[in-house]
Amino acid sequence: EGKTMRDHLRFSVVYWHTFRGTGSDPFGPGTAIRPWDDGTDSVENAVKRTRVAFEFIEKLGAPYYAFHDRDVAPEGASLSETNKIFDKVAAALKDEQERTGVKLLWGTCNLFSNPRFMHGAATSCNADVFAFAAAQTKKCLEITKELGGENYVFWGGREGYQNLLNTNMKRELDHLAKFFHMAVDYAKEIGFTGQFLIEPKPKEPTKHQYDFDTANCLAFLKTYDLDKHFKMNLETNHATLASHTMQHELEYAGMNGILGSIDANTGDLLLGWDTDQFPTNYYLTAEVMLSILKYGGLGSGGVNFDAKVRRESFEPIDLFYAHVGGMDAFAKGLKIAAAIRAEGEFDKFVAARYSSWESGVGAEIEAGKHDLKSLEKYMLAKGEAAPNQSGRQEMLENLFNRYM
Ligand code: GLO
Ligand code: NI
Ligand code: NI
Ligand code: NI
Repeated sequence: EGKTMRDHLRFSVVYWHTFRGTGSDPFGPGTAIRPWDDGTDSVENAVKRTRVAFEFIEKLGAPYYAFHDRDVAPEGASLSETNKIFDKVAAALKDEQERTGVKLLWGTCNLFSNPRFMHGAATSCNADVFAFAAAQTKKCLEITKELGGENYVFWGGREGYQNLLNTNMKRELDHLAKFFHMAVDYAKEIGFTGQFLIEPKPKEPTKHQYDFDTANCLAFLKTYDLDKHFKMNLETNHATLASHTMQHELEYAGMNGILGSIDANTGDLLLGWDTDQFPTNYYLTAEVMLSILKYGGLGSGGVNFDAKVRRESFEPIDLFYAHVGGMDAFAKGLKIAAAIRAEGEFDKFVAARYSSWESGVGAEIEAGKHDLKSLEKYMLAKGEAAPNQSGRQEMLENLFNRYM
């Protein structure tokens, strides 16, 4: 397809965990050591921080970064002040992008941290909150365009519910669709051509998040006539929270033409929440790259490390080790996946399992030449009590090991 290995490794550093993460958890405050940062939420510090952030990304050699509006720029006392602050920090980001050549993979809005969003943003029961979220999204779309963002992400944040007894689900979903249509229209109006991405997650912070998984998002997008405008930003830890594997999510998106980008991390089955750990498992990265290669790459998407170092080991240097480990794991996974595809062993298994569809009745069914009556006739003529099973399950994991 004319793509090089590097085209599949468009690594991206996240502003929120890497430069704003504090190491806090529900049981304790931050433990992060950040000698370069005065720790305040002042505009000056936000501007100064952009230099350190880009030096980090530059040293790492990652081509991209991603942010929420509120990671890069603090909120002011009013919407108009907030917008002015954002403009100021965005100018600094633009300078840094030009200085380093690091590009913006995507921008997004934080529509979940401020207490005003406690009941959701686009799905809030309060119309003013919806309006505020709309205004915030308008501004963030403008800045993302200004910074040359190649995508724009919508992760639901608090778009979901805690209790159906006080929730009008239909109304909230209608509102969410309205919100997305407004964003699509405004992007068109200002000429933002980046890809819109939805990042599904089944729970956390709400009990039930509306953007549950790829299949659920696809149904939502089709229901509300939005499916031409959105692809998926898939995150490993969100897939496992939905009791899927990441590969399941990638396949479901890929076969439906909505595979957009990935938030690369890994979860912890014992902890059971979105722990955002750096991926180090070659089996995982190889499986991820297998699906990505199968569907021709991520296009405008990238491998975005939505991951953080643990609070127990928070030394600045750990930020480098963690990213280097993740990048190595993906490079190795890509090599493994490319070797598997070149050899075609698994493809042979798949072809053998479905061989009965290549000719005879299978091919006729696929060509639309049958109905229930004709198939009954076919079976009666064959005189079989039950068809013979075909398709052996091989020791696929063992075969996979050969490539490690
Ligand atoms: C939370 C998500 C979050 C998103 C980001 C983009 O679980 O992974 O980090 O990736 O907010 O909106
Ligand atoms: Ni994410
Ligand atoms: Ni997440
Ligand atoms: Ni995350």
